[in-house]
Amino acid sequence: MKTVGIIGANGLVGRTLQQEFKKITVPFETKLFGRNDDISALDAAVLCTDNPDSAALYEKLKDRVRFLVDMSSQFRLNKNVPLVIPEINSDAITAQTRLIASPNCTTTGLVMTMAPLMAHYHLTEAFFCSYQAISGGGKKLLEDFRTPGSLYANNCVPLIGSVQDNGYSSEELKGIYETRKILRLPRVKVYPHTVRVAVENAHSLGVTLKAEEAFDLQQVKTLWNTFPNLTYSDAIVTPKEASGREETFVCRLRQDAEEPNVIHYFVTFDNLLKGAAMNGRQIVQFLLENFL
Ligand code: 2RA
Repeated sequence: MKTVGIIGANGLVGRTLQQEFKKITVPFETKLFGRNDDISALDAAVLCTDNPDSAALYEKLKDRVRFLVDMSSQFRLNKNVPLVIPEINSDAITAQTRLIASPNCTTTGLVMTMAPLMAHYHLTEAFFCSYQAISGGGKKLLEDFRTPGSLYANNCVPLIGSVQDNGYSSEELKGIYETRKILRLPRVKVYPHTVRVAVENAHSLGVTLKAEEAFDLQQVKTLWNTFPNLTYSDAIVTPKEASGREETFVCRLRQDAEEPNVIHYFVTFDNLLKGAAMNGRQIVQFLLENFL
C-alpha cells in the first residue's frame, strides 16, 4: 500500500486536504504530520506549509520521499519544478520529477478560464482585478477578521502579500509569472490588481481577456462548459454559491463594446478547494495512478 503524508496537517489547507484525500479513488494510506514532526519515508507528501518551512522540509525529505507536492510559492517559478493544475498541464510531470508545485489560488482561477480557450484563440493579454476571500490568508487572518475592529470587516484592502521594489504586490507578481508558466505562454501580458474583500471564503476575479482573433461568445461558453471542473452560467454566480464547490464558475461574459477580440467576465471559485487542497488532491491522484 502506498503511503502519502500531509505535512502541516492542522492548517486551513492541511485540514481541507484531509477531507479531499477521502475522494481519492485508488487505495492508499494517509499519514498526518505537523511541520516539526519526525517524518518517516513516504511515497509522496504534500507540504501545506509556508515558504521557509517548505524550503527546509524539501532539504530534509528529498531523499526520503519519492514525490513532494508543495502548496507554497517557494518553488513555483523554479524551471525544474512543474507548476501543475491537472486539468491543464499534468503532462509537465515526468518519471524524473521529484518535486511538484501547486499554484497560487488566484492564478488558478484565472488560468482555469484561459486554458480552455487556447485551442481556438491566441491569447495575448489578460487584465484582472481580484476580490480575494479572508480564508486565503490562513487561520490567523480568519481569526483577525472575526475580531471586532478588524481592518478587513466591512472593507476591501488593496494589498495582498508584500509590496515589491517595483510597486507590485507579491500576489500580483504571482498572477503574471505563474500564468505564463502554467499556460506555456511566456509572452502573454498579464495586468493584475489584487484586493482582499470581506468575504470569508471563495475568491473572485473580474477578467478582461484579449486575443488575436475575434471571440465568438457561444464558442467561448461551450469551451468553458466542456472543460473539466469549469462551469459557465448565464445567471450570476457569487462566492456564496462557489464556496464548498469543486467547480470554477464563470458568469457575466460579454464582448467588448468596441473590440471584438476582447471579452470581459467574472470568475468565482473556492480558494481552499480548487485554489489549494483540491488541486493538491488531484495531483496526488495523478501520481498514484501514473507513477506510484
Ligand atoms: C491569498 N493567494 O489569498 C493567497 C493565498 N495563498 O492570500
